[in-house]
Amino acid sequence: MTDPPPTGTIASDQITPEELRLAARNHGLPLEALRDPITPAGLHYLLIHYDIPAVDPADFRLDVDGEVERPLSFDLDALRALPKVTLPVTFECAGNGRALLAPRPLSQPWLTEAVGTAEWGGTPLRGVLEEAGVADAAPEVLFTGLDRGVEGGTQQAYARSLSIEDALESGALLAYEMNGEPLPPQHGFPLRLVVPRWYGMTNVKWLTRVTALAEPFDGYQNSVAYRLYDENGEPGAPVSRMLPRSLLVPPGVPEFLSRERSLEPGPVELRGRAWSGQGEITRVEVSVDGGATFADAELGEPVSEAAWLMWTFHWQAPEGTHEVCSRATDSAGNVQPLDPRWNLKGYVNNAVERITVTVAQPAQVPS
Ligand SMILES: Nc1nc2c(c(=O)[nH]1)N[C@H]1C(S)=C(S)[C@@H](COP(=O)(O)O)O[C@H]1N2
Ligand SMILES: [Mo]
Repeated sequence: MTDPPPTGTIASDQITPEELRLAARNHGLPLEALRDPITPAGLHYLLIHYDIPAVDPADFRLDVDGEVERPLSFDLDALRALPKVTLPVTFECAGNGRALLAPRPLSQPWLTEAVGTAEWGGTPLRGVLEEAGVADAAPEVLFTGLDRGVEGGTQQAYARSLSIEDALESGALLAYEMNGEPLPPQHGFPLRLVVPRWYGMTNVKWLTRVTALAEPFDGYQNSVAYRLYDENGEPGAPVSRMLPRSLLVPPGVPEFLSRERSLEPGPVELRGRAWSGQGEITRVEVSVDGGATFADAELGEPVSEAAWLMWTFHWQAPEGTHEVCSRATDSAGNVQPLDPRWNLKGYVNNAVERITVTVAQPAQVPS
């Protein structure tokens, strides 16, 4: 293990005030919570572009309009009266892994912790779109939240569109419950979109309007943000479904500042979670030598068709310092790369994580 810095050491690789402010608002999953199949609401990662809007549930409406035969407007009771589905869904922010890129794109500085799996309860979007009678000619459906802010120099409501096929076929929910409770304010109270298998930006919170569009949406969150490009002004490819990723439940105990792990020599069961939005997880491999060699882990059952699975790997841990990695493969043939692929906004960096583990007899520390 690198020598832990003494208390009072000054940081050198400076995080900017902008990143610190974002990181203090938007917390990640404490990685030990990867042990839980369903993430408790307070441990689920959080990403909020602007402010949490104040919503009086008595006044709340969801309007369904645009290119539809029958514009609809629902209050919360009317939404709750529609057919209900609950589904555990793994969410991951498209910016997960951003702070591991060099140079570091300026935004929310996630390492690997922007993930969580909640059980979302609500009514299928498809039923509501069918009830409204979406015109065949409408190529896209736009989802608009109540939160507003400035991005790219323009004031806007947070809004994202999906193609009509994805809106109808993705299994999307209009969700009013998280883990059996009304949505917490920070997760979109009283209503949000949940789109299984897509990166997190798709799951529009504080959802108040669903609009069938005659033309593709060219708003900021679809045409500038959430696209893969190396320079401003390039069109880039849109970010959509999650690439495979595997993360360890961090083994042993952490050092306070570095969070490097220590454990005793001998047999240890390494465990972790793996997921992909592009297909099923077909393989997880573990390396205890920094990615030089890998061996297969055992796969458990996915928590749902749209959620992570747990994998296990038996390791006879020898004394010394080791770099432990895990690598997921999905049924679409995607494999996590060993090294990140850079892009200007810092999206979809699913390179394998690297955890430094020191295996030694525990030092005698007064308790
Ligand atoms: N209205 C609204 N919806 C939003 C966002 C937002 O800022 N405003 N953030 C998006 C992003 S980038 C992510 S990753 C997910 C995070 O959902 P969570 O905070 O419930 O985990 O919400 C998405 N939905
Ligand atoms: Mo995100």
